[in-house]
Formats: sequence, structure tokens, C-alpha cells
Amino acid sequence: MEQFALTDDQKAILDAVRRLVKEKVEPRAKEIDEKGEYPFDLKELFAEMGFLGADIPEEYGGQGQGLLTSCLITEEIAKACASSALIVAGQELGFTPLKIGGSEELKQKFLPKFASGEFIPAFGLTEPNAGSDAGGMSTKAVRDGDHWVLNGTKCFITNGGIADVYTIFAKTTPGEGVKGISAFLVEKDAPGLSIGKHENKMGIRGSLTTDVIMNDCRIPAAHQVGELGTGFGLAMATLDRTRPCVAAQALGIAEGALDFAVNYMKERKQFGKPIATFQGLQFMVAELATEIEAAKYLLYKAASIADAESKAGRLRLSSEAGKLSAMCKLKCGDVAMRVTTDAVQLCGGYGYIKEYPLERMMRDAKITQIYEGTQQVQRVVIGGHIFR
Ligand code: COS
Repeated sequence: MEQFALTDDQKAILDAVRRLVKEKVEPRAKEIDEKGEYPFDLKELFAEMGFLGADIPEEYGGQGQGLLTSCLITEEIAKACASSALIVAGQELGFTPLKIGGSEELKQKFLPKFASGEFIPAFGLTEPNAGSDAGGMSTKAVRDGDHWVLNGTKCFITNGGIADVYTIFAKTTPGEGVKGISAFLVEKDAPGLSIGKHENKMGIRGSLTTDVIMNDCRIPAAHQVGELGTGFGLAMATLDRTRPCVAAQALGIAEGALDFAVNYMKERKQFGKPIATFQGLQFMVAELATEIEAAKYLLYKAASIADAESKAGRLRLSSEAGKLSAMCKLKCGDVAMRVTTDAVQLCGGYGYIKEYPLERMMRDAKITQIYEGTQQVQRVVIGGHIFR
């Protein structure tokens, strides 16, 4: 489709990602999952290659390539290792509130560090009692002279413990619902900030997920992101732009899993011939490949439209763009789950054992149906855009 013809820059970036994935990511994927360790070595490589700042404007030290490019990078890495892909997607989620809603001073101060990878950002929205109902948060921020004082606990925070800066959403005017929420940048050494429980997860085991606790945590008043009371809108405007990154991660997992299964089917012989020759199995693969292709166009369309609107200076994306963003996350997440589950099936016992990557891919796929809004929340968002 003409609309998705990649630019020369995007093609060159993709070539570089593919080479790096083959040489450095794929050989590490199994170990990263087994040890449950964040791959700092790969983060450094991604930083050197400019992958972490692909969607940060050049004036702030990034590549200025846009969201679609960031999604392409994420997708490519996820074909081999979903945890490593989350290094790119997590960077995008972490820096987007500042990029779209921060003051010039804050952007100058932090965006170049996020672009170069010197700083890792994190996004602090979810709380133990405020998941899908993000507006039901109880973290509070109270003004005290030239400072804000934050109290509360955020949970399931990607990059928790290794992030240099957390974007924390907190109630500044209790009683005003989502209109009383504001956003703040909290640096890792802010007094009163501590890291709580580290989660032991089913998948994406090479990504760190923790509680982030604020106990009379003091930050400079200048670290407020956007106007007072605009924090919830900023969180939603961020998720409209970052759900495609999760979709890209999901799509990459699906592609990696199908690729593995297809190669296996060509080699594996039963009843005297490769199992790839059995029509029942070919039909399964044909359906999965079609699902992947459909999901891919939805993702690329959503990211392209979000890019065009961001370039035109929109903070809140149009209803069409918001709807497509939720749709691509819904579709790609479900495709990842279906493809990985069926890929395990196609490979039988070899799909189920830890020696091969499919069982990891199936575990990794599951999170894409949960984070950055569950598949149920995506339906709420899509329905809202259709009927509002
Ligand atoms: N962009 C900008 N602002 C938005 C917005 C968007 N896409 N969607 C909502 N807002 C702002 C608007 O100010 C809106 O008020 P108006 O509609 O009057 O303009 C306000 O937020 C309230 O919106 P809404 O009524 O839709 O809020 P709800 O509390 O009903 O929230 C859902 C709806 C469920 C969609 C929201 O809470 C959500 O996305 N939850 C999931 C959160 C999530 O993804 N968590 C994962 C965290 S990251 S791992």
C-alpha cells in the first residue's frame, strides 16, 4: 500500500536493526528470559544506534523519525526477544508525556538524555486500586512553596528501579475526579522516593517491574508537566501514542513465532514426509499469516496517522486516531496470543519445551493483552469513539 511505503531512512534503520537483532539480540534472548535480568548491554547498543530516540525531535537530540519508525524498531526486535523490544517501547512510554506536554525548560533538560539513552524514563500511572480505572488513583501531590510533596504508591511500573526519571500522575485537587489530576517528573534521587516490590512475572522476564513508593517525596515545583489538572488527559494522550508500540511488540512476537514454526514444519518429518506438506497444518499457518498481515496494516495505519497529527501539533489526537490506536493494540495483542499458542501446537512437544523459543514467546505474548490498557479497556475506548 502506497501509504505505508517506507522512507529511505526507515529502510536503512530497519536494515541496521535486523543485523543487530541477528548478531546480538537473538543469541541472548533465551538467557535473558531464564535469568530474568535486564539486558543493560543491549540497552547500550540500542542507545548507540539511536533507537531510543527515534521518536524524539532532532532539536532535542533525537532522530526525529516519528512513532512509526519506533514501532518498526520495536517490532523487529520483538521477533527475537520481547523483553529487549520493551527497552524501546518503555522508553517511548516514559518520555512521551514530557515530549507532548512538558515546558520548554523541562524538555531541554531531560529529552536529550532520554534520546541518547543516558537516562531511562518510566511512566507511573497504575496503582494497586487504580488499574483500568486509572482516574481512581489515590496518590496525592500538595504544593509547599517552591515544591510539590507527593504521597502514594504506584505499581507494575516498567523500568522501576532502573529509571532515572518517573512521570508520576497524582491528585492535586481531590474531589474533582479526573480533572483534579496533574503530572510530575520525579527524579530517582528525589527525597522520599523508594522502590518497592519487584514482580516475578510470567513473561517479559528481562524487563523490570516494581512498585514505586512516594513518602513525603519532595520535587521542585518546576517539575510539574503541563497545566494543573491536565494530567489525566496527558496520560490518555500518551497512551493514544504508545499503544501502537505495544501492538508492534505483539506483532513482532507473532511474526517471530510463526517464522520459527514454519521452518520447523519444513524440517520435521512424520509419516515419511515433512509435516509442512499436510494440508490441515498448512491451513492453520495460512490463517495465522493472514491475521499477522491484517494486524500489521492496522498498526502501520494507526502509527502513521498519530505521526501526522503529532507533526501538525495536536496534543489530543483526533477520535479517529485514538480509535485506531486502541484497535491496533487489541488486534495485534490477540493475534500474538493466537499465533504463539498455535505455533506451540504446530511444533508439538518441541513447542512446549524450554529448549526452543516458542513457549517463551507464548508467555511474552500474554502481557500485550494486558498492559497499556487491557483488551477490555481497548473495547471501551473503541466503543466510546464510535458512539460519542
Ligand atoms: N486524549 C486526551 N484526553 C483524554 C482522552 C484522550 N484520548 N481521553 C479522555 N481524555 C480526558 C478528557 O479531558 C476527558 O474529558 P472530556 O471527555 O470531557 O473531554 C477526560 O479525560 C475523561 O475521559 P473519560 O470519561 O473517557 O475517562 P474515564 O475515567 O471514563 O476513563 C478509560 C476511561 C477506561 C478509557 C481510561 O481510564 C483508561 O484508558 N484506562 C486504562 C488505563 C491504562 O491503559 N492503564 C495502563 C497503564 S500503562 S501500563
